[in-house]
Amino acid sequence: MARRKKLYEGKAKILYEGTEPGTVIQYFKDDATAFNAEKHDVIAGKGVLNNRISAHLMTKLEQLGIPTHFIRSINMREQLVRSVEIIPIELVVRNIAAGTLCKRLGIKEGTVMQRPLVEFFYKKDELGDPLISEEHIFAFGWADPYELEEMVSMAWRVNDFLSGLFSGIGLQLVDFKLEFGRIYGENGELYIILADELSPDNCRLWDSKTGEKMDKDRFRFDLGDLVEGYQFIAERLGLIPEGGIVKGGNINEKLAEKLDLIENELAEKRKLRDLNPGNKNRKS
Ligand code: AIR
Ligand code: ASP
Repeated sequence: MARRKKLYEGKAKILYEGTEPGTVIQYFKDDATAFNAEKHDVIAGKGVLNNRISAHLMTKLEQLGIPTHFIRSINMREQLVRSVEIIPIELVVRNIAAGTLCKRLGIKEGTVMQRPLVEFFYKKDELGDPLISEEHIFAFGWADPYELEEMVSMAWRVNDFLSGLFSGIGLQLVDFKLEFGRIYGENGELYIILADELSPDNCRLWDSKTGEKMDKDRFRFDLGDLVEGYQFIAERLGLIPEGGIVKGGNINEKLAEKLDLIENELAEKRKLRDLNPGNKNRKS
């Protein structure tokens, strides 16, 4: 295979130059980090599962009309995505209090809030991604009011859809983090689309019956085997047969390939689709 140009390496993913203009390849690593990379481990199978789960959820969101960067799965660890200009804001939606919200405000974990909460964090590893307000975003020009409104309204739609989807398979969506990117049309018009990944690395999912945590908190707080939790989620989503495609780091490649083909069939219809002039996300 020809050597590809590495564009960026993050904590959990690597970006390579894409195969077509305006695209990049997103490679999912097995690295797990927490607390701004203070804790680090390599967990066999994590990347494969996140690639599968993220491809599936992004495809579902596209079907609802929420624009995402996902184009198609390439293999077990890679997906082709649109190249975007990342907006340096992490948008977190919370339905139930957990994590840093509890720590910051002294709230008991599991507290159901009167209404879901949206929080913004400045995407800056060196600073540990600090909490910011809308005012900071506008004052420093990280996004303009139009862009932020788009992001927040997409986040609510994502929350409604994913909460329902997970509740139907016995999982509670506690919170999640989204990242967005800008793309530009032929005439310079701006579109905001969902980027990064949607996986148990960036959401909290609790078993509705037992309350067991199935997401990255297993790794953060040593609650149990991480891959077992991720595999449980993938099984419930119907992405892998019971027993899983990942066992002790060994991967059933044939099976995984077949599953990718199905996903790609869905993605094919919108493969590198034109920036539709009727697109609602258009800024005139
Ligand atoms: N998140 C935030 N920064 C990185 C990640 N992955 C996600 C967490 C959690 C939500 O955002 O995985 O689902 C809220 O995180 P926290 O740590 O602020 O409570
Ligand atoms: N992934 C981030 C980190 O390394 C934050 C987290 O998920 O806890 O530190």
